[in-house]
Amino acid sequence: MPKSKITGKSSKANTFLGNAGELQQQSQGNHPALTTQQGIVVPDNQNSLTSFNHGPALLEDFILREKITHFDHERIPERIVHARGSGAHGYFELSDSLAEFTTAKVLTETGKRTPIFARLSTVAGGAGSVDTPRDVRGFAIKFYTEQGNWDLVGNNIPVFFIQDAMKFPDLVHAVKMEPDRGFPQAATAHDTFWDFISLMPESLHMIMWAMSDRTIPRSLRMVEGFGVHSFRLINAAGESTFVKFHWRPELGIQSTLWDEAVKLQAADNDFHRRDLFESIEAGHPPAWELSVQLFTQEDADALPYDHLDPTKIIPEEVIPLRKIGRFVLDRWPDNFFAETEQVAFCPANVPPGIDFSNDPLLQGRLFSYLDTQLSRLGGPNFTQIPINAPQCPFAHHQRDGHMQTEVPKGRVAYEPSSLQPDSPLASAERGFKHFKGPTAQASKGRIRPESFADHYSQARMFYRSQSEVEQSHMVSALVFELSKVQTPHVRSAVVSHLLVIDKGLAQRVAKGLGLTSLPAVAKPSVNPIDLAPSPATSIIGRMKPTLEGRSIAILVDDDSNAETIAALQSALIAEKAIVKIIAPKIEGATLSDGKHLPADGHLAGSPSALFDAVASVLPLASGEKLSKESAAQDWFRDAFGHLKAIAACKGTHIILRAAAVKPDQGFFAPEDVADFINGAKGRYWERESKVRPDI
Ligand code: HDD
Repeated sequence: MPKSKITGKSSKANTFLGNAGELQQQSQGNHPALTTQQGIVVPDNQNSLTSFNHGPALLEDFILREKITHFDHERIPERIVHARGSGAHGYFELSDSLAEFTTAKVLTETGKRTPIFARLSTVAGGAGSVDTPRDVRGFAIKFYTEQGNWDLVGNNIPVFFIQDAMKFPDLVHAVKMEPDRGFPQAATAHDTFWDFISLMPESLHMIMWAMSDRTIPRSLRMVEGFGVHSFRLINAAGESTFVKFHWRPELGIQSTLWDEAVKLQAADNDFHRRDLFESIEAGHPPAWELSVQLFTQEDADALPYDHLDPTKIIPEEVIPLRKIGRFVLDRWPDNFFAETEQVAFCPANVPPGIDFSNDPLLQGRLFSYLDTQLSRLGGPNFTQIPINAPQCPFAHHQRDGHMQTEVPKGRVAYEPSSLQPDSPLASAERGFKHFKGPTAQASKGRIRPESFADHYSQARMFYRSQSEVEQSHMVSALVFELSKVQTPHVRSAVVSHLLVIDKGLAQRVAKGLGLTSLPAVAKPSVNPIDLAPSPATSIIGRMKPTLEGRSIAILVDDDSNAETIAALQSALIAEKAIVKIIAPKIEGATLSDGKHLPADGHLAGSPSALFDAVASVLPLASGEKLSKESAAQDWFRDAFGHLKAIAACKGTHIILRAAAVKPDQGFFAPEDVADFINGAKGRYWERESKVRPDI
């Protein structure tokens, strides 16, 4: 041991290993050696190399430099839109062959499972934003088909804000945080968004959907998906049929209430991601039915709107959905960054047998996605990243570039070539066949078709197809959003468009904003028509009366009745519900039978917004004690305000009284398990007017 020149004592500096020494002693396992990226074994991962005790760090410490440098470059540019997303692996299984319409094997070979990766996202917020703002949800699916990757890059709303890709950067600049102040994040309730909307009436149909409860979903497992555009299916004879893709959650579509969504945001920023992760990990993989609407050019010509206009739907009451298969998301990624962050979708990825329509928004998208991947993933070799690589044989002459990780062999990187007989060649027979199209277009110009001019009829159809409760939710969403707009003329301009959609809607919104008089009615370039309502666009009418995949909380405390709790637990689990035990303390409670029941969450940190219905089994003493706590009062006040079923014992009624909650038909005794289960399968919409009388 070296001696100090000054003291003559042994210097600790050279022998002290810090945490490294302690960790080495603790680690008895058979771990592989930690190395640098170059494969050099790391001797100490806790202390940088310094010149002596307390000396400066040395530049020669290549281990420290490599570690910090890599860390400094750990983030890649986030997606300009859809930055926050959650993804999962799974499979698609076809049940009904479309061989008559397409050569794409993924749509013709029934019973075959095609691996998929899906990513569900919000649109406006950054990657670190929250899961439950009012926002459209992206729903992109990559099918690793045996004929190459097929990306279906859709949303949970079947229409879009704009008709032409030329407007996309303007739309996104208006949606995102305002550039000078840097807020709001993940929200559309601000001036630039509504200014843009008030000047782009083509967005009004999408606005109706965005202001409905579709944009505050209960779970990513309970959202629908739409390919939005018309695509083409091409059969062996080269004939084309238009197709629109729809996917529907087997658990049923379900949304939250606005107040609930706001409270969820406070309770759990990762509410949707955690919910998807936990359900997959628990062995309850979510599944969706994939359906198509198929139609010919003649069918399209007979419609009173243009199907190539992405702000229009073809109601399923007009062209029915044909169910062709289902897909399941059953495996959470091993690594979030490598898979969910690096996955690169592109609507231009289609196998032979699927082709594009002339929807001008789709045409622009065909360019944008590949272009964005080049900067987001650092260069043209991103298809080598495992999540993006096709899972079928592939061979091409693309070479070099940033991050080439393969080592292509041979002299030949071109085609045709006589030098290497096995080098890949194009195949007219197996290759992608572009639909030839009817006839060549005679002229060109920056023209918006006349048939795209009606911006109001389908917005009106959507509003009038909603139930009374849903219409009220749209009114309050519009009032909330526009109340955040600070420029008065923007608020009035939006109301002037609402007057064209539906006078009653406009009047209610104007009243909510406190406008003293109605603005002049906007002047549409084409007068709207009254289309038949489409009940399929409503959520409430289509909610499934089920507890499957829903989360039910049971509030317990010391001395709670063990028998009642056990009966509730087993009956709820038999209904495939997720049961969470909540207690005042996270350690749980000792029940009436003397046994300890651990808790999944503690009361103050697990607000009732996290659950679909709540039950509470408390002894009187505990009801008395908790009735003085605001967290307990809020728990029941919110469950009541969010229209949920509540099973409440006598002890709980003490808290209800303190919270000024008056029990109604949505209340049950916890011993009446069957009644509670039936009641918990829906929400108490009739309560709405009591808790929010203004809307
Ligand atoms: Fe887009 C991402 C869906 C119009 C340009 N889009 C993106 C994602 C979804 C959609 C789900 C996220 C994919 C993922 O999880 O990685 N986008 C849509 C839908 C649209 C739409 C349903 C209309 C029907 N998009 C659209 C237009 C353009 C873009 C008109 C540009 C002209 N979209 C992009 C993009 C993104 C993107 C900038 C950002 C990140 C990425 O592509 O990979 O290229």
